[in-house]
Amino acid sequence: TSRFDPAAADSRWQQRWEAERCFAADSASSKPKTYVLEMFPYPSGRIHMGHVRNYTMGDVIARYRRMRGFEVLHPMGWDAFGMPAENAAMERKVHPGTWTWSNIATMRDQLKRLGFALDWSRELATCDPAYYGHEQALFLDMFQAGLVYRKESEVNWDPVDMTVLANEQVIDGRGWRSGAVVERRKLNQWFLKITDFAEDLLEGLGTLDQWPDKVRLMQENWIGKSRGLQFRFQLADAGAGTSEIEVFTTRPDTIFGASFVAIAAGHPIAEALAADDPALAEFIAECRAGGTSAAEIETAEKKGYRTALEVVHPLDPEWRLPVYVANFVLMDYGTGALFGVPAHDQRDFEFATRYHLPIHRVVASSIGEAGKPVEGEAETLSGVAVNSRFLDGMPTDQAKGEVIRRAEAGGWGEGKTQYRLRDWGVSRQRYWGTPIPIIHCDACGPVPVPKDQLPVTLPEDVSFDIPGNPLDRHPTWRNVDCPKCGSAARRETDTLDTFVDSSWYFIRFASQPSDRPFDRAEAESWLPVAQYIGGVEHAILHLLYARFWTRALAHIGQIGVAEPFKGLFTQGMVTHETYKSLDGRWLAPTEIEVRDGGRLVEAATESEVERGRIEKMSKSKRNTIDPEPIVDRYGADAVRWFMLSDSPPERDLEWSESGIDGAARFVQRVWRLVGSTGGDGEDSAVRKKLHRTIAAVGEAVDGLQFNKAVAQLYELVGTLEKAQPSSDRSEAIRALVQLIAPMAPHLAEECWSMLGGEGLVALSEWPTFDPALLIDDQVTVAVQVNGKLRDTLTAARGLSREELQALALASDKIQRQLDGASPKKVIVVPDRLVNIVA
Ligand code: ANZ
Ligand code: ZN
Repeated sequence: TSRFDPAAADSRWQQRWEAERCFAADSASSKPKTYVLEMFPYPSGRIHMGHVRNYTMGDVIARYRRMRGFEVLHPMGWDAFGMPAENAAMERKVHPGTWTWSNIATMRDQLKRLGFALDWSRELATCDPAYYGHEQALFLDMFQAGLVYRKESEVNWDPVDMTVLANEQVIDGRGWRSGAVVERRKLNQWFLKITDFAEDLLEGLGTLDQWPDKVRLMQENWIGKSRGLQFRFQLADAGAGTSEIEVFTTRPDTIFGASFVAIAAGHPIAEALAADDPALAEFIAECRAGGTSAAEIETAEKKGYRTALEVVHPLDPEWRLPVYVANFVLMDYGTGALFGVPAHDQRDFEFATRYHLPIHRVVASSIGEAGKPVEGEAETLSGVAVNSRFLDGMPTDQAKGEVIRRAEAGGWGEGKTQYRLRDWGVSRQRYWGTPIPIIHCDACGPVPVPKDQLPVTLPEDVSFDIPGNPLDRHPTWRNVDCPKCGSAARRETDTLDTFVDSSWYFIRFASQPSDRPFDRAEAESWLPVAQYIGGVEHAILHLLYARFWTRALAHIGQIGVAEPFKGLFTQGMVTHETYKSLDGRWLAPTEIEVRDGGRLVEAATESEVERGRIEKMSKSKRNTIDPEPIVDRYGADAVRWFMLSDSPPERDLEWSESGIDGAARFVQRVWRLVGSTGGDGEDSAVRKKLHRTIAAVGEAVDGLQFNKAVAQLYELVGTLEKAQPSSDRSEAIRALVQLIAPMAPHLAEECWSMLGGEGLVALSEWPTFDPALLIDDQVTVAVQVNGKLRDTLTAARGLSREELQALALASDKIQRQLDGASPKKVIVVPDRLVNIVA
């Protein structure tokens, strides 16, 4: 037929792949194995363009590697627990499970229509007890190994989602999902000891040479290793039940610049003092209203409360410093107390300015600058110590070492390595999550649920009529007998952070026995994931948690994998223009029509529309394009092809009508070419072009440069369209079909069968190239007169000096330059350059 018809072809090939189980990964295979994974989606309702782009990239790699002879694991599943399901339950009175499973059904169909080469037999959903029951078992194993603990702690409380958030989930002081300003609360929480692995997580980054530098740097900063000094200030008069305050500093070199000591609002000394100081108690309460993340504290106004306490400077018994309770001191960092050096720390500078505390310079670029005042803002760079007695003139690093040495010798402090990383608080006061498998008994404390009673499943009969956690108010689910002593006890009603679910799903994909989380040998045969692809928004959260979880499993002897993701690629977003009505409403692209002269109007009202910026597709800006009608209209291959075309994969891709039209035209061009094979005789130019394209496409896909692969294929098609019939051309068309198979798999299958190819092109062997044909036999030679470029020649490679010189002198342009004069001297660099000195 004259046109490729995706409406008929797409589903036919999809059924065939499924019937033949083409993409099922065989763990017992003797081929080399490779694991290609895209971050699994949250089943929010429908697939969006970001998913399509992400999964198309992964699919190209998976299909390509299969054709290169690998046994490929390329699975898909659902990150199915989380808040939106509960919101839907509250808004629409539908059970979170019903909502989630129906979304999964829709999105699964949508993914299947895109023809991804996925092993659907390994599909999993984290909200399935068959998944989360194993997670509970792993949690208990970690509990037994001391990697899980419960502690009362100050937490970030999201007042809208009514739950605790990890520090990683508070962005600019707001909940990452709700956007609500986060408050501080003291609650009993479950924690995972990620800090035990801080050094290892940091060192591991050094081995991840197939990760983007920026992601490694973000993790490094998040872990935040610093070397410092922990030491004790003696109180001038004992009080508040203590005689000393212990502080941590990364700048012991600035010790002579101290003007105050500050402790956190949650510090035991602050609490003791507040017992008989109502004003302080009030100040502490005020500090609680505000997030606990470092970023939040950095931006908040620096406030303090001056206590009656004073401490003695450790290096000068005559020197007294006032003690404040301050809102910018974190309780769970260092010792929850610090000494402030206003001249060299911005927070301290702001604090000192507000409370009129002295600002002493103790670091300068040279000794001569010792007298220069510090004004406007703190000077945080290193330099040499000044106004610092025995430290004067020492470079900052040396001065740090000297103070640590004196502290250790004097017995008042110790050198210490500190990490900014905090333990991972995993308790969530939500229903739609993995129940924490613990039972609270008054006599025995927290008792693990016996493993033969797992999974602890969520009760179905819950209501969302009032905010809060329905597990807390369930009439029966909470009430159980203590597994240890048999007396009446209560189930833990917190559920696990959904990031726990995504910390090991890639292991479960690799191996899924029903009676345990995974089989070690089988999982290890696939891991680490060779290529992981997802959004950079997970640079810290998910990727750090998964790295930790893998280490924790290794620590308890369950797996021997150092890093879960060997290669990481973070793809750009899909963007689109935005539109706004004159009264400020965002309009969807489908509501817009173009009038004469490119004027935009709102279709319904004919009123004028303002063209806004090109932005990431989002519901809030209403600039999304639903992939489904696009697939209906153009077919899966055109959509896939466009997703790979216009931009490098790490950059944003702007969705455009002309782009998808172009992709659809390309599909038909390939189809017409395939209908035009035949002829005999050779065509060495076509042959050469083919071999170069095979090499270049392979290199581009290996390097995840999909747009380059696409450009190469456009060129090859152009060449073949112009070429005369020949056996070389027919052979090239056949190879072309294989080269496009990873990107446009339905078209490729259809063409392959038309050409009488054996079996499925998806399972065929990637074409090979002859390296000899890659060598250029034409070279470009620059011709200069007196050092100035005057002409360039195309010549056969390997000509002799004499031949090149003759060619250069035969050029009209050169003859005109010489204007009758004969050259004094000619310098020839073979294959590159002829320089004529006249
Ligand atoms: C004196 C000093 C002088 C400091 C100076 C900094 C600059 P990093 O480097 O991020 O690890 N600090 C200590 N405990 C704290 C807490 N619980 N909450 C908030 N800040 C705390 O931060 C270490 C520095 O942060 C420490 O070094 C301390 O201030 C402060 F020119 O001590 B520094
Ligand atoms: Zn008990």
